[in-house]
Amino acid sequence: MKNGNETTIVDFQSKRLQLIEQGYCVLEDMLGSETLQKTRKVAFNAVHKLSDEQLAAHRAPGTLINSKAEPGLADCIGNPKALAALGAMGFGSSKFWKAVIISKPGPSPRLYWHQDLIFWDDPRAYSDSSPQIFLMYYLDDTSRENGCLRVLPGTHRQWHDLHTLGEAHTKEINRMENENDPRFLDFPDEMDVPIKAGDLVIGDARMFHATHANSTDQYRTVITVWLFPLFEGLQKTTQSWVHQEFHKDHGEWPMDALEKIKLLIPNYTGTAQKYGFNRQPERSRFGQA
Ligand SMILES: O=C(O)CCC(=O)C(=O)O
Repeated sequence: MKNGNETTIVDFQSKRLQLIEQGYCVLEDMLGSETLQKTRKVAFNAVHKLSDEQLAAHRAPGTLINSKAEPGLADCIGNPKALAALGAMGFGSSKFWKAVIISKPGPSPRLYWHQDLIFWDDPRAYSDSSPQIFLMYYLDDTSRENGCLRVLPGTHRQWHDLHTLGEAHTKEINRMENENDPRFLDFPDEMDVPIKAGDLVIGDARMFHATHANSTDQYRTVITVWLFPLFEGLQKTTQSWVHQEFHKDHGEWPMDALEKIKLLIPNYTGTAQKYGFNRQPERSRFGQA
């Protein structure tokens, strides 16, 4: 909706409901042109340092470059407009784990169907209040031709056959060793999410998602930012894990970069130990409030 001055008025309540019920929503025009240009440069430089072997290791997803060595991503990660939107949607007090530069070379194959929640042991994993969400900032316009996102709405709250087909991001599936793996197939009810550069997809980490192949000759790049909303409501071991992982990788970022993401920095001061994460849900727990 636009007001008289052509400013977009976003109905955050509807976006909240869409995220809770379907597992994702799109917010238009969230990265201003300056941050978009800057983030494109950071991504371009990082991607063009990779060897052919590194690219082959991530044939299906595209590059998976951790934000650890990329403080230039701080403007995108700490984007105040997105943080305000999350607050208005009821997903404030989010804390940051890491961002990933995912650039699909042109041409490159599909990304397999997967879900990304790493804390299925957290009691919130089976509730409306997802422990983990992604912010996907696409740096290019996306379409079926260049590998736009695909989603299976509702799968964040339901058992699905895909839950039995293996974990995401293992070496084998990233290299696409078995091109006939069923996770590369089409599934009933899947939807394309084509968007414009600078738009933002907010998604529930539990929802199954994938991409189309990039059949162009141009890279298609997204910055995925992993956040843990309503952080202090997560179980202590989850908080401890996010705190330690964030500080391990980003603790040495320059001060000006840390300043840009300061609202997102986890600060768990308790004594709970972090433990290994759990990517596999229990079928019998779906349907619990
Ligand atoms: O490359 C994309 O569009 C999707 C990336 C993705 O699935 C992820 O970051 O988990």
